[in-house]
Amino acid sequence: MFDKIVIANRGEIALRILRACRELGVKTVAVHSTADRDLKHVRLADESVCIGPASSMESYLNIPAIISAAEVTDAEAIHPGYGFLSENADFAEKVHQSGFVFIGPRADTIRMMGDKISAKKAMQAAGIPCVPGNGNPLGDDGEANLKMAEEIGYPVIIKASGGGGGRGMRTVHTEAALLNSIAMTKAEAGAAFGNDTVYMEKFLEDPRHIEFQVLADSHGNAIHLGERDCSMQRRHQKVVEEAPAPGITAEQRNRMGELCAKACRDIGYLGAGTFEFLYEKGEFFFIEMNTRVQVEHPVTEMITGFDIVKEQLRIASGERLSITQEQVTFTGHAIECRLNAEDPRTFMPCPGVIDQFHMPGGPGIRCETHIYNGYKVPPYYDSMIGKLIAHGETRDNAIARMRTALHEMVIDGIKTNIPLQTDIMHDAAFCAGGQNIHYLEKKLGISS
Ligand code: MV4
Repeated sequence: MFDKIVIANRGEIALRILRACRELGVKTVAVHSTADRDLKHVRLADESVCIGPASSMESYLNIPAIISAAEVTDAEAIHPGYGFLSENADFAEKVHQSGFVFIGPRADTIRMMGDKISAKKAMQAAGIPCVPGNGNPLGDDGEANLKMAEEIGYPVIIKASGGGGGRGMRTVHTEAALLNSIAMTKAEAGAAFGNDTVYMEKFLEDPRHIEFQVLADSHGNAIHLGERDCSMQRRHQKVVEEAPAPGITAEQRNRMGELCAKACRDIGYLGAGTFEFLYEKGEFFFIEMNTRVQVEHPVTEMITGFDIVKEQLRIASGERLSITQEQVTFTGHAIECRLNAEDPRTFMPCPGVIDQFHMPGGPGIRCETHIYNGYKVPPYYDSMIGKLIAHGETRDNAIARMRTALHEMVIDGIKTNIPLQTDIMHDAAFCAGGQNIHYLEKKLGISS
């Protein structure tokens, strides 16, 4: 195991990584911006290094500053968390070239998954079911593109290969709109990603978003930890996640999970990863792979009793997976509510000082947050200030525990989305389970 690592992130995930390090006896270096000197994990870390001003571009995205921090503190590895540099292949490569371990997949794997066409090609080759559409770059031949759309059947979606997470895509409902839509998506993709390559898929109108968690070591072993349902989202930001996904059978879970684990072995995947699928009419269709630990990893941890962040550290240090697929079990149901510093109606970010914070507790409740009494939420970063996770014997029990915990929690001084989360936990359709990706926006009255 490593002697010391750099935590190249902030907020709740930096604290989560620090806690995993403590358990494993790994020393920690917190790197932070000038705006983040008072972060909880900065105070708890063995060492801290200020890497730049508040602006992410000059701090959490500043590759030379982060690598320099690893050098001056004599750390062995760098954990990127999620967001920021976590899926930046150039960063992973530079970390490696500088003599440090990047806690994540190899740089070429990150690059492959970052390009949505090469990701889809790799998954097709590995036998993962993908959305209809050949996944080839669209050429300039209008007739050929019209023919392709005709074969797939409208509606279709044009996606930028350099996009992902909802950026760079356009749906097309009619033949008349196709060629102009392709041209528009190409132009936008070129400007946004410096890559105007686009491809065509069948547009699935009412899918759920279901993703599978995998772990793969450097000895050729790979396992899955089942799936999560992340369909409760607004503008591509997840709001509530849960595991298992309502209505998914053990047979579906084992079949899809095994396919994902096999794909990991095929491509030589390393570390924690997520296969994202759209699920419609009983079928799974691959859309993207995330090569990082995800915000919603705790719901999987709660139903499996397994620590994903500790396993990331073990894998990166060259150890074998600490469990086999046969040892993975699923117990009960877990739900995560993301806690954002925002107006619950307008969704405007709401930074400021937290005057009072009372953390909820009780059976099955886990609160992942870096906030404390007197902490000032800075305006420079994502508005997520934590996550509340409820585990129960059944989905109904998890919802009941989440309602109790939301009621019990006090965050005074700033506006939060606790009222929205409370509303969702009492929403009849949410409580029934299995709503699609459009449900929350429709409920909120957004015509997206
Ligand atoms: C789609 C789709 C429907 N059909 N692809 C959005 C984010 C990116 N990961 C892919 N996305 C979608 N791809 C096909 N062929 C609908 C979406 C989509 C979506 C997917 C997951 C979660 C939320 C979403 C919200 C809007 C659209």
